[in-house]
Amino acid sequence: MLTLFHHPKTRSTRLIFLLEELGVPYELRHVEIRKRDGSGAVDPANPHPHGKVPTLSDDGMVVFESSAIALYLTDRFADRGLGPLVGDAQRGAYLSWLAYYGSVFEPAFVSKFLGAAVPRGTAGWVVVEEVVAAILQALGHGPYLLGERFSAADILYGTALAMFSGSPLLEKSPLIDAYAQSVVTRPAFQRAMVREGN
Ligand SMILES: N[C@@H](CCC(=O)N[C@@H](CS)C(=O)NCC(=O)O)C(=O)O
Repeated sequence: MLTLFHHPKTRSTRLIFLLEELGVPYELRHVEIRKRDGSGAVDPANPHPHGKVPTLSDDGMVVFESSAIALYLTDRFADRGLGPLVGDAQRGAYLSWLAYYGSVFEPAFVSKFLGAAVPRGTAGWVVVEEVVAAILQALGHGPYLLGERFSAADILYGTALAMFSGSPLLEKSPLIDAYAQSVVTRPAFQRAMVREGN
C-alpha cells in the first residue's frame, strides 16, 4: 500500500494530485509539521529525515523530495503514461525538469521571496527571470514542458506557477498563466482538493 505523509495546503498536496492522475489506491497519513510562525513540530510518525512533507512510503520503502516521489510513482505505474521511461526519447528532458525543479526553480523563487541576491556563477541556481525564460522556451513547443505530453513534471511546475501567478515574485505572462491554468483545472486536481479536505 502507498502511504502519503501529508499536511494540508503544502507541497504534499500536489502529490495527491499525481496519485489521483495515476488512479491508484493510496492512503493519506496526516502529520504535523513545523510552521513558519514557530508553531507545529516534527511528527515522529513521519519518516522524512527533517519531518517535512511530502514523504511517500510504498509498503515501508520510503521516498522523500517531491521530484523523487514523482519519478518513483511514474516509473512504478509506468502503464499510466505520466512520465517517459528509460529508452524514451523524452526521458532526458523529463529527468532534467524534475531535478531542475528542486535544485533551480524553487531556490530561485525562495531567494527572490527572501530578497536574497543570487551570486552569479557560484550558486547552483539562477534568478527567477532566467528560470522563467527557460520555462517559456520549453512551453514554446508546448502546451506542456514535454511538448504535447502531460507529465508529472507539469504537476510540480503548474501548481507552483499557479500559486505564484499574480504575486510580485512572477512577472505577468499570458503563456505561463495559460499553462498553469491548464494544469490546475484538471479533474484530478479538483479530486485532490476534495480528498485533502477529508
Ligand atoms: N524540497 C522538499 C521541500 C519540502 C518542504 O519544505 N515541505 C514543507 C511544507 S510545504 C515542510 O514540510 N515544512 C516543514 C519543515 O520545514 O519542517 C520537497 O519538495 O519535497
